[in-house]
Amino acid sequence: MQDVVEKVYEQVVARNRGEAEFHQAVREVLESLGPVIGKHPHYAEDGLLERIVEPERQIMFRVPWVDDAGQVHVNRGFRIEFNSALGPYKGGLRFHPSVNAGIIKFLGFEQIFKNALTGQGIGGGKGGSDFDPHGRSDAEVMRFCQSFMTELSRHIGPSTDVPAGDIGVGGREIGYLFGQYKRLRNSYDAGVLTGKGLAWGGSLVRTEATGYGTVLFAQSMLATKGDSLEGKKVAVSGAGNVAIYAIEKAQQLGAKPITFSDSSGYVVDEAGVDLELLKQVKEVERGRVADYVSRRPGARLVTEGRPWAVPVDVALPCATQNELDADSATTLLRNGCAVVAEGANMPCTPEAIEAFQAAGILYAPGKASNAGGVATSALEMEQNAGRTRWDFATAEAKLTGIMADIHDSCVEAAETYGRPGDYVLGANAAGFTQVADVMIAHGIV
Ligand code: NDP
Ligand code: 2IT
Repeated sequence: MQDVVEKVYEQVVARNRGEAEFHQAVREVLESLGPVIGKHPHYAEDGLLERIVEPERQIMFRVPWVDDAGQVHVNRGFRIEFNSALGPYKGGLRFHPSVNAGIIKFLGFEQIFKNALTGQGIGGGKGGSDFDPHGRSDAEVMRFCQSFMTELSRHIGPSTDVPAGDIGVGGREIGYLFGQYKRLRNSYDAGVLTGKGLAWGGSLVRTEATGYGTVLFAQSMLATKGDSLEGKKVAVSGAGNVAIYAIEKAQQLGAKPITFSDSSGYVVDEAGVDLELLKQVKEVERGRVADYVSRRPGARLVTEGRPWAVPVDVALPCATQNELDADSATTLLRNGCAVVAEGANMPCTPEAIEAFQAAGILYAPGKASNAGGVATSALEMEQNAGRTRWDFATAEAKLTGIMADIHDSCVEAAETYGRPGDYVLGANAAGFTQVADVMIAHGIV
């Protein structure tokens, strides 16, 4: 790392002790900025780097709620409003027991550059809670969401901060959150949350957008080599929103996804994933991956490790951070994997990324390849503001165009800064320069 960015990194570590994921995300961006600042030294002036790594506002709050047996629980809620240079803070809410300030900060930081890449005029933020929705009844989830929104509603608004879903937060949770927001504010601000139901302001394609976008990005990378996804074997991790729609788009483009996973293990289905069955088990029944295997002859469940041991051409990590390490990367490479596109946020460890880049394969960082979700959230905000609704084909065509533009901006920035084919440098440099130029225009704020 260059001296000027090294100093900023050391300050981040000293100020945000124990927040390993946040340090990891900041390090990756700052490492990419060496060549950018080498060419344009003004980006290191006026404390710009010091400002960009410090959230504009961090909110932490108590979330008390009562379970079905009458027992009181106290969770912790977070909203990190990281950067509003380009527009209202925008980013998901994650409900998972592992959530803490460092995780929400890493996600919020990534979101700044991802959102810039979409070109949709949205700032970066993230929130969530250490609440675990698994095994909770609808009524418990509703009471939790109502308590969470009772505090969050003070801080958000269609022009201020616009949350959406992430791990553990899907259509059901967004419904309960929106209902409580509307009741507290006495105002039907459809644009305050995205990922809404289609009957009350949601956008077609938002559900599919992250997974679809990730696969479209992989297809664009392959196209630079005169290749495509047609006939490729694909390993997917996760079995949630992103994984399911990555599998759907991969199948539409002629590829053959053969794995998916959840926290109980991974499934290998060499005949190709039965998507209707997977949706039934995960979206309708909220079941475990074992429920798929019990109804699908030929599929097997592996309860140890991750799907990266399975020989494939393409890997799409779509579950969570640091789920693909150096050993997994070595195994994938040994088995001939030539494309990795991140559907999740920061799923590959720095050592895994290094291995992919050293091997010269196509590797896309999540802030570029999973940006289709938040981009389509911005399209939902646009429809809400215009009190209009687009059909599926219109929304999907816009998503496809945005993903192609993100891909091309990454390629162009990687070339500009002397590392053609380096999508990490490309994404970080292209995202950063857009935010930085506007921060400079806005003065020292
Ligand atoms: P979901 O909650 O719908 O699904 C998450 C999936 O990942 C589940 O199968 C879950 O299994 C698994 N998972 C989560 N945490 C772990 C863990 N610690 N270990 C093993 N498996 C785990 O979330 P999404 O699909 O929405 O999100 C997946 C990833 O994509 C996240 O990194 C998220 O930040 C990112 N992302 C999501 C976007 C969106 O629009 N939803 C947009 C861009 C990125 P289990 O149920 O057993 O926990
Ligand atoms: O990580 C992400 O980009 C998301 N969870 C989606 C955020 C959004 O506002 O749609």
